[in-house]
Amino acid sequence: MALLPILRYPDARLHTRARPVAQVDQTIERLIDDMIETMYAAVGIGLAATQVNVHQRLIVIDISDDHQNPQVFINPRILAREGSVLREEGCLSVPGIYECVTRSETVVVEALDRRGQPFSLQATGLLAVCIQHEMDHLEGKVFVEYLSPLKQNRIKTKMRKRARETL
Ligand code: GNR
Ligand code: NI
Repeated sequence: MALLPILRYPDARLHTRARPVAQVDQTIERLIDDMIETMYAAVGIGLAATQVNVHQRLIVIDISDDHQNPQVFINPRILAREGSVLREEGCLSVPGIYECVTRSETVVVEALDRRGQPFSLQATGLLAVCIQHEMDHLEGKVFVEYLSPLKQNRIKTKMRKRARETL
């Protein structure tokens, strides 16, 4: 297994739209394991392939406290949404920034699991928020893009300054 570098906002590659995974093979399985390891090491509850510069429709999520329940979604699709919630979000690609975003409260998602088998689930609460956040990454969208242009610019400036300082 390997730790993968996570792209940092503002990086144009975070705005790439991911393509469907054509085949769930060994290469994808290895990527899944590396993404799960990377997510745990970065202390995140989710990671989209986009964030590790792989532009395929694959996300991993683990909202458990003990890293015992990694969930894999390949080619995820939202079949239904209901309700709306405002919640503070963070992102491993925008470290140190926490802002409130409105999301659907409940989503029904269909995807393939790590063996390539289709499944669907209804999610609510943090899992629902996380699924939507990760699926946005696959569309090339970072959560800060829901904020005002003024806030986005402030965050960009802050992130560029920090990148300069940590070179
Ligand atoms: O670790 C993460 N925490 C989080 C908190 C609230 C809403 C969404 C998230 S996802 C984020 C990890 C990440 O950046 N995934 O893309
Ligand atoms: Ni994110």
